[in-house]
Amino acid sequence: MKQFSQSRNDFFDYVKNKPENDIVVPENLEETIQKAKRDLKLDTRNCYNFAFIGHTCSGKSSLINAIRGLKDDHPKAAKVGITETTHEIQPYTFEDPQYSHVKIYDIPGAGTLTHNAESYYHDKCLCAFDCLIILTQDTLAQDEINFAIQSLRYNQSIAFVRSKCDIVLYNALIKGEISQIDQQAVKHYISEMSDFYVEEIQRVDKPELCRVPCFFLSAYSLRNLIRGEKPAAVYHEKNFIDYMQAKSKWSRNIQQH
Ligand SMILES: Nc1nc2c(ncn2[C@@H]2O[C@H](COP(=O)(O)OP(=O)(O)OP(=O)(O)O)[C@@H](O)[C@H]2O)c(=O)[nH]1
Ligand SMILES: [Mg+2]
Repeated sequence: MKQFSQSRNDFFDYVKNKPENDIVVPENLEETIQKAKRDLKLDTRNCYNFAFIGHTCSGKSSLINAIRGLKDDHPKAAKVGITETTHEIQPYTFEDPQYSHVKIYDIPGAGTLTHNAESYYHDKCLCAFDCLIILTQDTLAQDEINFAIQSLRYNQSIAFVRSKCDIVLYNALIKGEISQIDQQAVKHYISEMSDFYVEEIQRVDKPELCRVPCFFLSAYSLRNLIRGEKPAAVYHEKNFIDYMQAKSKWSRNIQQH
C-alpha cells in the first residue's frame, strides 16, 4: 500500500509539473535512423531486430545463447568470457521457423578502451534497431540510463535486464542469509531488487524512464527453461520471453511462417 501511495503521488507530481517538452527529439530523426539501418545492413522489411547492449561482461552474449537454447560451447553460440569478449556486432537467428522473423544482435560491451560508453549509442548506430535490451549490472549505472534516454528520443522500445541474479542468491547462501535457494528466497531477493530499481529510477528524475520494464533473471535458468530442463530457480525468465515475443510478434505485420 505504501509503495502504491508513493507511485500515485509521484504520478500526480509528474502530471502537475510535467514540462512541455520533456523528450528532446533529435533533428533529422528519420534520416539518421535510415542511415543507421543502411550502415548496419539491417533487414527491416522481413525481420524484427533486437540489440543487446550494455557494459562489457554484463552477460549479453550468455543471454543470447540462453534464448537460443544453446550452451556457451556450442559451435553456433556467441562467444562468452570473463573479460571483454565480443568485439564486432554479430547477428543471431533462430532455427525454429516460428521465430524466423526475429534477429538478435550482440553488441560489443560499452565502457572499454575500444567501445567508449559516451559515444556508444551513436558509434554502434543503435537508433537503427526496433528494440534495445539494456543489460544492467548490480545497480543502474549512469551510462545505462543515458542509453535509455537516448533511445527514447528515437521512440524505440527498450527494456532493462539485470542478468546473473543466480549470483545474488548464491552469495546469500554462502553468507548464511538463506539456508537454501528456493522460490521463497528468490521472491524475497527479487522483490528487494525491484524496489531498489524503482528507487533508482525515481532518483534519476526522468519521468519517461518510469515506463521502461526491468526483468531480473539468470541466463542459466533461462537456458534450462528453453531446453525443457528444470532450472535451479526461476526468476523473471518467462516474463522476459513473453516481452520479446509480444514485441516481435505484432510489429509491422511481418509474415510468420
Ligand atoms: N552466474 C552467472 N554468470 C553469468 C550469467 N550470465 C553471464 N555470466 C558470466 O558472466 C561473464 C560474462 O558473460 P558474457 O556473456 O561474455 O558478457 P558480455 O556482456 O557478452 O561481455 P562482452 O562481450 O565483453 O561485452 C561470463 O563469465 C559468463 O559465464 C548468469 O546469468 N549467471
Ligand atoms: Mg559478449
